[in-house]
Amino acid sequence: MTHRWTLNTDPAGLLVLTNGYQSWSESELRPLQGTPVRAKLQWMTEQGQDPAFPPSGEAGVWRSHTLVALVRGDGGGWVGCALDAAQTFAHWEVRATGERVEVSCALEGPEVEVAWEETADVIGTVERLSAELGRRMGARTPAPLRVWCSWYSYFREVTLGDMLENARLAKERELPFDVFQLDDGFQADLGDWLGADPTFGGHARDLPAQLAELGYRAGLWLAPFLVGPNSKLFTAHPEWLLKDDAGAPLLLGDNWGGPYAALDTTHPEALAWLRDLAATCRSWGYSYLKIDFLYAAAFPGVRHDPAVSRAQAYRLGLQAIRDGLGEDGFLLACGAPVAASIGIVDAMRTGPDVTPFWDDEARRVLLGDGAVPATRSALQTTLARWYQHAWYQPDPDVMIARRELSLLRDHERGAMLGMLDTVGGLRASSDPIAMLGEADLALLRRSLEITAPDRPVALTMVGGPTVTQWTRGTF
Ligand code: 9PG
Repeated sequence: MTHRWTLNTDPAGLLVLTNGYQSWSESELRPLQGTPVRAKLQWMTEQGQDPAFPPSGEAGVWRSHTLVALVRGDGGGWVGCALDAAQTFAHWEVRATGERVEVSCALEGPEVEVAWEETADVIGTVERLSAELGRRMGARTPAPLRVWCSWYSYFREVTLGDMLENARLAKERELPFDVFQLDDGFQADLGDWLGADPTFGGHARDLPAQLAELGYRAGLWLAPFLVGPNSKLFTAHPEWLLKDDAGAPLLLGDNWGGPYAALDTTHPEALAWLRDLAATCRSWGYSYLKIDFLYAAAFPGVRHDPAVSRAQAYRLGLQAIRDGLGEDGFLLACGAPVAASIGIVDAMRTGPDVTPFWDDEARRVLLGDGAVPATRSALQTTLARWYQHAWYQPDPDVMIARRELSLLRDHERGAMLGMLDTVGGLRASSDPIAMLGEADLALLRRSLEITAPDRPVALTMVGGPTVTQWTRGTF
Protein backbone atom coordinates (compact mmCIF):
# COMPACT_ATOMS: atom_id res chain seq x y z
CA MET A 1 0.00 0.00 0.00
CA THR A 2 1.31 3.44 -0.92
CA HIS A 3 -0.20 6.69 0.37
CA ARG A 4 0.29 9.81 -1.77
CA TRP A 5 -0.13 13.53 -1.29
CA THR A 6 0.51 16.49 -3.63
CA LEU A 7 1.36 19.85 -2.07
CA ASN A 8 0.71 22.86 -4.27
CA THR A 9 3.57 24.75 -2.76
CA ASP A 10 6.86 26.08 -4.10
CA PRO A 11 9.67 23.72 -3.01
CA ALA A 12 12.16 26.60 -2.83
CA GLY A 13 12.75 27.62 0.76
CA LEU A 14 11.44 24.38 2.27
CA LEU A 15 13.66 22.24 4.48
CA VAL A 16 13.21 18.50 4.85
CA LEU A 17 13.80 16.61 8.11
CA THR A 18 14.65 12.96 7.48
CA ASN A 19 15.05 9.95 9.75
CA GLY A 20 17.63 7.37 8.67
CA TYR A 21 16.77 3.67 8.61
CA GLN A 22 19.06 2.37 11.33
CA SER A 23 21.24 3.79 14.11
CA TRP A 24 24.09 4.79 11.81
CA SER A 25 22.04 6.05 8.85
CA GLU A 26 22.31 9.80 8.35
CA SER A 27 19.35 11.81 9.63
CA GLU A 28 19.29 15.42 8.66
CA LEU A 29 17.67 18.77 8.08
CA ARG A 30 18.41 19.92 4.52
CA PRO A 31 17.06 22.20 1.80
CA LEU A 32 14.44 20.20 -0.10
CA GLN A 33 16.06 21.18 -3.39
CA GLY A 34 19.45 19.87 -2.23
CA THR A 35 20.90 16.47 -3.11
CA PRO A 36 21.16 13.57 -0.64
CA VAL A 37 24.36 11.54 -0.76
CA ARG A 38 24.22 7.95 -1.95
CA ALA A 39 27.10 5.59 -1.16
CA LYS A 40 29.36 4.68 -4.08
CA LEU A 41 30.21 1.25 -2.65
CA GLN A 42 27.61 -1.48 -2.23
CA TRP A 43 28.84 -2.64 1.19
CA MET A 44 28.27 0.87 2.57
CA THR A 45 24.65 0.77 1.45
CA GLU A 46 24.28 -2.72 2.93
CA GLN A 47 25.86 -1.77 6.23
CA GLY A 48 24.60 1.76 6.70
CA GLN A 49 21.25 2.06 4.92
CA ASP A 50 18.18 0.03 4.05
CA PRO A 51 19.35 -1.58 0.78
CA ALA A 52 15.68 -1.90 -0.20
CA PHE A 53 15.20 1.87 0.20
CA PRO A 54 18.56 3.67 0.18
CA PRO A 55 19.07 7.45 -0.16
CA SER A 56 18.07 8.55 -3.68
CA GLY A 57 21.22 10.44 -4.65
CA GLU A 58 18.91 12.63 -6.80
CA ALA A 59 18.45 16.39 -6.41
CA GLY A 60 15.15 17.21 -4.68
CA VAL A 61 14.33 13.58 -3.78
CA TRP A 62 14.58 12.71 -0.08
CA ARG A 63 13.84 9.41 1.60
CA SER A 64 13.02 8.90 5.23
CA HIS A 65 11.98 6.04 7.48
CA THR A 66 8.86 6.07 9.71
CA LEU A 67 8.71 9.87 10.08
CA VAL A 68 9.35 12.86 7.83
CA ALA A 69 8.76 16.62 8.02
CA LEU A 70 8.80 19.58 5.66
CA VAL A 71 9.64 22.87 7.32
CA ARG A 72 8.74 26.39 6.13
CA GLY A 73 10.65 29.49 7.16
CA ASP A 74 7.89 30.38 9.66
CA GLY A 75 8.30 27.05 11.51
CA GLY A 76 5.12 25.60 10.04
CA GLY A 77 4.93 22.85 7.45
CA TRP A 78 3.92 19.19 7.16
CA VAL A 79 4.67 16.11 9.24
CA GLY A 80 4.10 12.46 8.34
CA CYS A 81 4.46 9.51 10.69
CA ALA A 82 3.52 5.84 10.49
CA LEU A 83 1.87 4.98 13.80
CA ASP A 84 3.19 1.45 14.09
CA ALA A 85 6.66 0.11 13.27
CA ALA A 86 6.52 -3.38 14.77
CA GLN A 87 5.40 -5.14 11.61
CA THR A 88 5.82 -2.67 8.81
CA PHE A 89 8.57 -0.47 7.41
CA ALA A 90 7.21 2.90 6.27
CA HIS A 91 9.22 4.33 3.36
CA TRP A 92 8.65 8.07 2.94
CA GLU A 93 9.72 9.88 -0.21
CA VAL A 94 9.47 13.63 -0.76
CA ARG A 95 10.00 14.89 -4.30
CA ALA A 96 10.35 18.52 -5.38
CA THR A 97 8.85 18.81 -8.85
CA GLY A 98 8.83 22.34 -10.31
CA GLU A 99 6.09 24.25 -8.50
CA ARG A 100 4.86 21.28 -6.46
CA VAL A 101 5.95 18.73 -3.88
CA GLU A 102 4.93 15.06 -4.18
CA VAL A 103 4.95 12.98 -1.02
CA SER A 104 4.51 9.22 -0.76
CA CYS A 105 4.59 6.67 2.03
CA ALA A 106 5.01 3.05 0.88
CA LEU A 107 4.28 0.41 3.49
CA GLU A 108 6.36 -2.76 3.47
CA GLY A 109 4.35 -5.15 5.63
CA PRO A 110 0.78 -5.21 6.97
CA GLU A 111 -1.35 -2.07 6.72
CA VAL A 112 -0.75 0.49 9.49
CA GLU A 113 -2.22 3.88 10.27
CA VAL A 114 -0.28 6.73 8.68
CA ALA A 115 -0.61 10.28 9.99
CA TRP A 116 -0.06 13.24 7.64
CA GLU A 117 -0.68 16.73 9.01
CA GLU A 118 -0.21 20.31 7.91
CA THR A 119 0.83 22.32 10.94
CA ALA A 120 1.84 25.79 12.11
CA ASP A 121 4.37 24.15 14.46
CA VAL A 122 6.50 21.37 12.93
CA ILE A 123 8.56 20.79 16.08
CA GLY A 124 5.47 20.32 18.25
CA THR A 125 3.78 18.06 15.71
CA VAL A 126 6.88 15.89 15.28
CA GLU A 127 7.07 15.52 19.04
CA ARG A 128 3.35 14.71 19.40
CA LEU A 129 3.32 12.08 16.63
CA SER A 130 6.55 10.44 17.75
CA ALA A 131 5.20 10.30 21.31
CA GLU A 132 2.02 8.69 19.98
CA LEU A 133 4.09 6.06 18.14
CA GLY A 134 6.12 5.42 21.29
CA ARG A 135 2.94 5.06 23.34
CA ARG A 136 1.33 2.63 20.90
CA MET A 137 4.46 0.45 20.82
CA GLY A 138 4.93 0.41 24.59
CA ALA A 139 8.23 2.34 24.59
CA ARG A 140 10.64 1.49 27.40
CA THR A 141 12.49 4.49 28.80
CA PRO A 142 14.26 3.37 31.98
CA ALA A 143 16.60 5.71 33.87
CA PRO A 144 19.69 6.48 31.76
CA LEU A 145 22.94 4.78 32.71
CA ARG A 146 26.55 5.98 32.74
CA VAL A 147 28.70 3.51 30.85
CA TRP A 148 32.38 2.91 30.30
CA CYS A 149 32.80 1.09 26.97
CA SER A 150 36.03 -0.44 25.67
CA TRP A 151 35.50 0.19 21.95
CA TYR A 152 36.66 3.74 21.23
CA SER A 153 40.13 3.34 22.73
CA TYR A 154 40.95 -0.34 22.62
CA PHE A 155 38.93 -1.52 19.62
CA ARG A 156 39.40 -5.24 18.93
CA GLU A 157 42.69 -5.31 20.87
CA VAL A 158 40.88 -5.05 24.21
CA THR A 159 42.02 -7.45 26.95
CA LEU A 160 40.53 -8.61 30.21
CA GLY A 161 43.39 -6.72 31.89
CA ASP A 162 42.38 -3.44 30.17
CA MET A 163 38.82 -3.79 31.47
CA LEU A 164 39.95 -4.43 35.03
CA GLU A 165 42.58 -1.68 35.02
CA ASN A 166 40.04 0.90 33.89
CA ALA A 167 37.44 -0.28 36.39
CA ARG A 168 39.97 -0.10 39.24
CA LEU A 169 41.14 3.37 38.23
CA ALA A 170 37.55 4.59 37.83
CA LYS A 171 36.81 3.43 41.36
CA GLU A 172 39.98 5.02 42.72
CA ARG A 173 39.10 8.35 41.06
CA GLU A 174 35.43 7.98 42.09
CA LEU A 175 34.16 8.34 38.54
CA PRO A 176 30.38 7.85 38.55
CA PHE A 177 29.98 4.95 36.11
CA ASP A 178 27.15 2.46 36.52
CA VAL A 179 28.29 -0.09 33.93
CA PHE A 180 31.60 -1.35 32.56
CA GLN A 181 30.88 -2.70 29.10
CA LEU A 182 33.19 -5.00 27.18
CA ASP A 183 32.92 -4.42 23.42
CA ASP A 184 33.98 -6.33 20.29
CA GLY A 185 37.25 -8.31 20.57
CA PHE A 186 36.65 -10.91 23.31
CA GLN A 187 34.92 -13.55 21.18
CA ALA A 188 36.27 -16.49 19.17
CA ASP A 189 34.29 -15.38 16.08
CA LEU A 190 31.01 -13.77 15.04
CA GLY A 191 28.51 -16.43 16.10
CA ASP A 192 31.02 -18.26 18.30
CA TRP A 193 30.31 -16.00 21.26
CA LEU A 194 30.99 -18.51 24.01
CA GLY A 195 34.59 -19.06 22.92
CA ALA A 196 37.40 -16.59 23.61
CA ASP A 197 39.72 -14.73 21.24
CA PRO A 198 43.22 -15.89 22.28
CA THR A 199 44.43 -12.25 22.33
CA PHE A 200 41.77 -11.28 24.91
CA GLY A 201 43.89 -12.84 27.65
CA GLY A 202 41.03 -14.54 29.46
CA HIS A 203 37.34 -15.24 29.05
CA ALA A 204 34.41 -12.83 29.09
CA ARG A 205 32.62 -14.93 31.72
CA ASP A 206 35.36 -14.11 34.23
CA LEU A 207 34.76 -10.36 34.15
CA PRO A 208 31.38 -9.72 35.85
CA ALA A 209 32.34 -11.03 39.30
CA GLN A 210 35.47 -8.85 39.38
CA LEU A 211 33.49 -5.80 38.24
CA ALA A 212 30.86 -6.49 40.90
CA GLU A 213 33.57 -6.41 43.57
CA LEU A 214 34.42 -2.90 42.41
CA GLY A 215 30.75 -1.92 42.49
CA TYR A 216 30.08 -1.90 38.74
CA ARG A 217 27.49 -3.64 36.65
CA ALA A 218 28.85 -5.73 33.76
CA GLY A 219 27.93 -5.05 30.15
CA LEU A 220 28.73 -7.10 27.07
CA TRP A 221 28.69 -6.38 23.32
CA LEU A 222 27.26 -8.94 20.92
CA ALA A 223 26.39 -8.83 17.23
CA PRO A 224 23.85 -11.60 17.80
CA PHE A 225 22.46 -11.76 14.26
CA LEU A 226 25.86 -11.99 12.54
CA VAL A 227 27.64 -15.19 11.61
CA GLY A 228 31.26 -15.13 10.47
CA PRO A 229 31.90 -17.15 7.29
CA ASN A 230 34.70 -19.02 9.09
CA SER A 231 32.81 -19.54 12.34
CA LYS A 232 31.76 -22.91 13.74
CA LEU A 233 28.16 -21.72 13.70
CA PHE A 234 28.30 -21.08 9.93
CA THR A 235 29.42 -24.66 9.27
CA ALA A 236 27.18 -26.26 11.89
CA HIS A 237 23.91 -24.56 10.91
CA PRO A 238 23.78 -23.33 7.34
CA GLU A 239 19.99 -23.84 7.53
CA TRP A 240 19.75 -20.98 10.08
CA LEU A 241 21.20 -18.42 7.67
CA LEU A 242 19.47 -15.83 5.55
CA LYS A 243 19.76 -16.89 1.88
CA ASP A 244 20.09 -15.24 -1.50
CA ASP A 245 17.77 -16.12 -4.39
CA ALA A 246 20.00 -19.05 -5.38
CA GLY A 247 19.72 -20.53 -1.88
CA ALA A 248 23.29 -19.73 -0.82
CA PRO A 249 24.01 -17.99 2.51
CA LEU A 250 23.81 -14.27 1.85
CA LEU A 251 27.07 -12.45 2.55
CA LEU A 252 26.73 -8.75 3.24
CA GLY A 253 28.54 -5.68 4.53
CA ASP A 254 32.28 -5.46 5.06
CA ASN A 255 33.81 -5.40 8.51
CA TRP A 256 36.20 -7.76 10.34
CA GLY A 257 38.14 -8.05 7.08
CA GLY A 258 35.28 -9.05 4.79
CA PRO A 259 31.56 -9.72 4.47
CA TYR A 260 29.51 -11.73 6.97
CA ALA A 261 26.35 -13.85 7.02
CA ALA A 262 23.12 -13.16 8.93
CA LEU A 263 20.82 -15.37 11.01
CA ASP A 264 17.36 -16.10 9.66
CA THR A 265 15.25 -15.08 12.64
CA THR A 266 12.15 -16.78 11.24
CA HIS A 267 13.84 -20.15 11.85
CA PRO A 268 12.60 -21.50 15.21
CA GLU A 269 15.94 -23.14 16.05
CA ALA A 270 17.84 -19.93 15.37
CA LEU A 271 15.44 -18.13 17.72
CA ALA A 272 15.96 -20.72 20.44
CA TRP A 273 19.73 -20.34 20.00
CA LEU A 274 19.42 -16.54 20.38
CA ARG A 275 17.39 -16.91 23.57
CA ASP A 276 19.98 -19.32 24.99
CA LEU A 277 22.83 -17.00 24.03
CA ALA A 278 21.33 -14.05 25.92
CA ALA A 279 20.43 -16.29 28.86
CA THR A 280 24.02 -17.62 29.00
CA CYS A 281 25.45 -14.08 29.05
CA ARG A 282 23.01 -13.25 31.83
CA SER A 283 24.10 -16.34 33.77
CA TRP A 284 27.70 -15.15 33.46
CA GLY A 285 26.63 -11.95 35.24
CA TYR A 286 25.94 -9.58 32.33
CA SER A 287 22.69 -7.69 32.95
CA TYR A 288 23.47 -5.08 30.26
CA LEU A 289 23.81 -6.11 26.63
CA LYS A 290 24.87 -3.83 23.79
CA ILE A 291 23.51 -5.68 20.78
CA ASP A 292 24.95 -4.46 17.51
CA PHE A 293 24.67 -4.81 13.70
CA LEU A 294 21.01 -5.63 14.33
CA TYR A 295 19.84 -4.55 10.87
CA ALA A 296 21.17 -7.94 9.65
CA ALA A 297 17.98 -9.67 10.87
CA ALA A 298 15.91 -7.31 8.70
CA PHE A 299 18.14 -7.57 5.65
CA PRO A 300 16.31 -8.33 2.38
CA GLY A 301 16.73 -12.04 1.58
CA VAL A 302 15.05 -15.44 1.43
CA ARG A 303 13.71 -16.64 4.79
CA HIS A 304 12.52 -19.95 6.24
CA ASP A 305 9.08 -18.36 6.68
CA PRO A 306 8.45 -16.17 3.62
CA ALA A 307 5.15 -14.85 5.04
CA VAL A 308 6.97 -12.84 7.72
CA SER A 309 7.77 -9.18 6.90
CA ARG A 310 11.30 -7.87 7.41
CA ALA A 311 10.14 -5.80 10.40
CA GLN A 312 8.44 -8.86 11.93
CA ALA A 313 11.52 -11.05 11.35
CA TYR A 314 13.61 -8.40 13.11
CA ARG A 315 11.23 -8.22 16.07
CA LEU A 316 11.24 -12.02 16.45
CA GLY A 317 15.02 -11.99 16.81
CA LEU A 318 14.96 -9.00 19.15
CA GLN A 319 12.27 -10.53 21.36
CA ALA A 320 14.24 -13.79 21.63
CA ILE A 321 17.18 -11.80 23.04
CA ARG A 322 14.90 -9.91 25.42
CA ASP A 323 13.40 -13.21 26.59
CA GLY A 324 16.85 -14.69 27.23
CA LEU A 325 18.15 -11.58 29.02
CA GLY A 326 15.02 -11.09 31.14
CA GLU A 327 12.71 -8.11 31.58
CA ASP A 328 15.00 -6.52 34.18
CA GLY A 329 18.07 -6.62 31.95
CA PHE A 330 19.16 -3.49 30.05
CA LEU A 331 19.23 -3.78 26.25
CA LEU A 332 21.08 -1.18 24.19
CA ALA A 333 20.49 -1.58 20.45
CA CYS A 334 23.06 -0.42 17.89
CA GLY A 335 23.12 -0.57 14.09
CA ALA A 336 19.41 -1.19 14.57
CA PRO A 337 16.31 -0.26 12.54
CA VAL A 338 15.33 2.46 14.99
CA ALA A 339 11.52 2.57 15.13
CA ALA A 340 11.13 -1.21 14.74
CA SER A 341 12.98 -1.62 18.05
CA ILE A 342 10.56 0.41 20.19
CA GLY A 343 9.11 -1.46 23.16
CA ILE A 344 11.77 -4.18 23.30
CA VAL A 345 14.97 -2.20 23.77
CA ASP A 346 15.80 0.18 26.61
CA ALA A 347 18.23 2.35 24.68
CA MET A 348 19.23 2.99 21.08
CA ARG A 349 22.36 4.37 19.45
CA THR A 350 20.99 7.32 17.54
CA GLY A 351 23.93 8.03 15.26
CA PRO A 352 27.10 6.65 13.71
CA ASP A 353 30.21 6.12 15.84
CA VAL A 354 32.04 9.13 17.21
CA THR A 355 35.75 9.26 16.39
CA PRO A 356 38.78 11.03 17.90
CA PHE A 357 38.64 13.39 14.91
CA TRP A 358 35.89 15.67 13.61
CA ASP A 359 35.13 14.43 10.09
CA ASP A 360 36.02 11.75 7.55
CA GLU A 361 35.46 13.71 4.35
CA ALA A 362 37.03 11.06 2.11
CA ARG A 363 34.41 8.50 3.05
CA ARG A 364 31.51 10.88 3.68
CA VAL A 365 31.88 13.23 0.70
CA LEU A 366 33.88 11.35 -1.94
CA LEU A 367 32.31 7.95 -1.28
CA GLY A 368 28.92 9.37 -0.29
CA ASP A 369 28.69 7.35 2.93
CA GLY A 370 26.12 9.08 5.15
CA ALA A 371 26.63 6.45 7.87
CA VAL A 372 30.36 7.06 8.21
CA PRO A 373 31.86 6.94 11.70
CA ALA A 374 32.80 10.59 12.40
CA THR A 375 32.05 12.93 15.29
CA ARG A 376 30.49 15.48 12.95
CA SER A 377 28.10 12.91 11.53
CA ALA A 378 27.28 11.47 14.96
CA LEU A 379 26.29 14.93 16.24
CA GLN A 380 24.22 15.79 13.20
CA THR A 381 22.26 12.53 13.16
CA THR A 382 21.59 12.40 16.88
CA LEU A 383 20.38 16.03 16.91
CA ALA A 384 18.08 15.41 13.95
CA ARG A 385 16.48 12.64 16.07
CA TRP A 386 15.85 14.74 19.18
CA TYR A 387 12.18 13.63 19.40
CA GLN A 388 13.13 9.95 19.73
CA HIS A 389 13.53 10.08 23.49
CA ALA A 390 9.85 9.06 23.41
CA TRP A 391 10.92 5.75 21.82
CA TYR A 392 13.82 4.67 24.09
CA GLN A 393 16.74 6.23 25.94
CA PRO A 394 18.90 7.76 23.21
CA ASP A 395 22.55 6.74 23.25
CA PRO A 396 24.40 9.58 21.52
CA ASP A 397 27.65 7.58 21.88
CA VAL A 398 30.70 8.29 24.00
CA MET A 399 32.23 11.60 25.00
CA ILE A 400 35.90 11.76 24.04
CA ALA A 401 37.47 13.80 26.82
CA ARG A 402 41.08 12.68 26.41
CA ARG A 403 43.56 15.03 24.70
CA GLU A 404 46.03 12.24 24.08
CA LEU A 405 45.37 10.05 21.01
CA SER A 406 42.76 12.50 19.80
CA LEU A 407 42.71 15.11 17.05
CA LEU A 408 39.60 16.79 18.44
CA ARG A 409 40.01 20.44 19.38
CA ASP A 410 38.50 22.15 22.41
CA HIS A 411 35.53 23.58 20.53
CA GLU A 412 34.82 20.15 19.04
CA ARG A 413 34.83 18.54 22.49
CA GLY A 414 32.54 21.40 23.51
CA ALA A 415 30.17 20.59 20.64
CA MET A 416 30.04 16.94 21.78
CA LEU A 417 29.19 18.00 25.31
CA GLY A 418 26.55 20.45 24.09
CA MET A 419 24.93 17.73 22.02
CA LEU A 420 24.90 15.34 24.99
CA ASP A 421 23.24 17.95 27.19
CA THR A 422 20.68 18.68 24.46
CA VAL A 423 19.48 15.18 23.67
CA GLY A 424 19.74 13.60 27.13
CA GLY A 425 19.90 9.81 27.34
CA LEU A 426 22.89 7.63 28.16
CA ARG A 427 26.29 9.02 29.08
CA ALA A 428 29.37 7.10 28.13
CA SER A 429 33.13 7.19 27.87
CA SER A 430 35.80 4.98 26.44
CA ASP A 431 38.82 6.99 27.50
CA PRO A 432 41.67 5.02 29.11
CA ILE A 433 41.45 6.50 32.60
CA ALA A 434 45.23 6.41 33.09
CA MET A 435 45.56 8.74 30.10
CA LEU A 436 43.43 11.51 31.61
CA GLY A 437 44.95 14.64 33.12
CA GLU A 438 43.11 16.89 35.55
CA ALA A 439 41.36 18.95 32.85
CA ASP A 440 40.34 15.77 30.99
CA LEU A 441 38.94 14.25 34.17
CA ALA A 442 36.93 17.38 34.88
CA LEU A 443 35.46 17.28 31.38
CA LEU A 444 34.72 13.56 31.73
CA ARG A 445 32.94 14.10 35.05
CA ARG A 446 30.93 16.92 33.54
CA SER A 447 29.96 14.74 30.58
CA LEU A 448 28.66 12.03 32.92
CA GLU A 449 26.05 14.38 34.38
CA ILE A 450 22.71 13.14 33.14
CA THR A 451 20.39 15.80 31.73
CA ALA A 452 16.74 15.82 30.69
CA PRO A 453 16.27 16.22 26.92
CA ASP A 454 15.91 19.74 25.56
CA ARG A 455 13.73 20.72 22.66
CA PRO A 456 14.71 22.88 19.71
CA VAL A 457 12.79 26.11 19.34
CA ALA A 458 13.70 26.45 15.67
CA LEU A 459 14.78 24.20 12.83
CA THR A 460 16.94 26.36 10.62
CA MET A 461 20.23 26.07 8.76
CA VAL A 462 23.44 27.87 9.64
CA GLY A 463 26.99 27.57 8.38
CA GLY A 464 26.32 25.72 5.16
CA PRO A 465 24.22 22.69 4.42
CA THR A 466 25.27 20.38 7.22
CA VAL A 467 24.70 22.13 10.53
CA THR A 468 21.37 22.33 12.29
CA GLN A 469 20.88 25.33 14.50
CA TRP A 470 19.55 24.63 17.95
CA THR A 471 18.29 27.13 20.44
CA ARG A 472 17.90 25.47 23.78
CA GLY A 473 14.54 25.34 25.44
CA THR A 474 13.11 22.76 27.82
CA PHE A 475 10.20 20.37 27.90
C1 9PG B 1 32.41 -2.93 17.26
C2 9PG B 1 31.81 -1.59 16.93
C3 9PG B 1 31.37 -0.81 18.18
C4 9PG B 1 30.61 0.44 17.79
C5 9PG B 1 29.46 0.08 16.86
C6 9PG B 1 29.99 -0.66 15.65
O1 9PG B 1 30.62 1.29 8.86
N1 9PG B 1 31.57 0.96 9.57
O2 9PG B 1 32.73 0.91 9.09
C7 9PG B 1 31.37 0.72 10.94
C8 9PG B 1 32.40 0.21 11.69
C9 9PG B 1 32.22 -0.01 13.06
C10 9PG B 1 31.01 0.28 13.61
C11 9PG B 1 30.00 0.80 12.87
C12 9PG B 1 30.16 1.01 11.51
O3 9PG B 1 30.90 0.17 14.96
O4 9PG B 1 28.74 1.21 16.46
O5 9PG B 1 30.11 1.11 18.92
O6 9PG B 1 30.56 -1.61 19.01
O7 9PG B 1 30.70 -1.83 16.06
O8 9PG B 1 32.83 -3.60 16.12
